[in-house]
Amino acid sequence: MASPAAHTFILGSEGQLGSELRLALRERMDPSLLLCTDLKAGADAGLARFETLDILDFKAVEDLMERHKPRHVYLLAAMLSAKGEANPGAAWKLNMDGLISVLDLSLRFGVERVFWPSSIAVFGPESPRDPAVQAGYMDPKTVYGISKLSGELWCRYYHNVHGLDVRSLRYPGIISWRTLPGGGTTDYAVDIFHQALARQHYTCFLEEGSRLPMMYIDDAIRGTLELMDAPAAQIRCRTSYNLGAMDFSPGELAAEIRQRIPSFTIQYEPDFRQAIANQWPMRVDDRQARQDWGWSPRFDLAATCDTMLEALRRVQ
Ligand code: AKB
Repeated sequence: MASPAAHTFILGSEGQLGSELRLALRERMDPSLLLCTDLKAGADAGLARFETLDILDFKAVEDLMERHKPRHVYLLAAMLSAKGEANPGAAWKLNMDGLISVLDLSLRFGVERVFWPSSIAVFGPESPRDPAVQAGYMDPKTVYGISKLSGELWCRYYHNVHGLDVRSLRYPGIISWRTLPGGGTTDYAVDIFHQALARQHYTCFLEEGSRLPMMYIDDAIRGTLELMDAPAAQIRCRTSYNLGAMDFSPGELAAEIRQRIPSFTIQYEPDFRQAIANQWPMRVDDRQARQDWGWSPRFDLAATCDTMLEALRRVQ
């Protein structure tokens, strides 16, 4: 028997966010109606319907949309900040062309809601850093940040001009254990847990005091679903919402880990990613998300450390 048409797509399902979003969506819907796609299948791809898809292959994306006519689309395929600086042209193409194709096709095939992730990378050295305000001066200097800020404006354009219900969050650094993040500046805050358990030592590519906004993955996924569930009238921001949870420096994270693994040591060898971190905010002001659709984080630094170490001990 042919599979039913899928009404929810995750495009870019095998990365840090997609692999967790897939699990959360499976809990809320008939899993046969969820279709996951990525360049290649990850370890957990079998947990949902999966198709190989290059988001830059317009014809293939068009064909998939035409066959399924999904109601909800989560577009998560992207190149992050550090990798983007090494591959500026490819980062721009993936992050921009991928978005515009999906926005166009969503309009054409009547998608009801689109989710697209933005990032704290939209802020730059002259933007307010403590905290980053929802709407203020933004001067991203990385290709990733420029693509995210441009993408936010395209999302608002498609909403204002075409009525497409596209929603977005500016994620801070996301901390998760199921998959490793790929190519970001905040990745140290994931890697450190793996190394703390494997070697009781970590060499950090950011300075000890480099404070950045961060969030545990469960909060990020819950925030995403709450945003997508909210009635359209409550979504007053059509670029992207600041989303906050906690902020810390590598030194503070190391101290928290040392409380749980007393033999843990850390050394600091900042590389090119330090220059990226220096341009990003230390904290974000997320009052608009709280007011408009009730955002409230649940994980602080202590809860994040407990959960990460417990989960990684279980799977290692
Ligand atoms: C990165 O570090 O590039 C990402 C982000 C903050 O968007 N984690």
